[in-house]
Amino acid sequence: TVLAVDHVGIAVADLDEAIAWYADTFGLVATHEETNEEQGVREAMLSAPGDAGAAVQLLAPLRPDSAIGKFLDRNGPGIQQMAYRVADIEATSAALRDKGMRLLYDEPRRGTAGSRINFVHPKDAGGVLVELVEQAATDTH
Ligand code: MC0
Repeated sequence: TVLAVDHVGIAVADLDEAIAWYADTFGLVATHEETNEEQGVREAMLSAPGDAGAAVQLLAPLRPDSAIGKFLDRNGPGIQQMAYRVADIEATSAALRDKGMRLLYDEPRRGTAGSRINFVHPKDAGGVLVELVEQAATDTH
């Protein structure tokens, strides 16, 4: 079951420039920043001050052959993913597999702030790369 829209992910070329641009333009503040080697990204979570709702995640590539590097090459900067928060990522993944959807990983991998993540292939999800996020028990984002 989906609990909430967790975040919308936006591919950017330069993370620090993008953080500054979102702050200047929309007043969004970075609440978390992290490098995820396995995913090949440097990323930041942004929110409107005091808003505990869905976040904007800025994703910058660590290397050209990463998912974000390839996305930027093909599309330029823009929305790359839509992330849903789920209570139980194994159960949700199994339910989606039963509906015939391709999950990108056999087992969940590590996402932001100790979360566990998987993705539904965009071709099985209406052209949208859907990320499933099960938050770490202690994370209150
Ligand atoms: C590719 N396609 C997309 C897409 N990326 N469509 C919508 N949204 C996207 N982001 C389309 C292509 O245009 C192509 O369409 C078709 O999918 C098949 O692509 P492919 O050749 O099979 O695959 P690639 O090489 O384009 O890779 C796409 C794929 C990859 C989704 C498999 O990006 C991937 O593994 N993503 C999962 C990991 C990820 O995105 N990591 C970065 C975020 P046509 O019609 O031209 O055939 S890490 C993250 O988010 C973590 C830190 C977190 O939140 O905690």
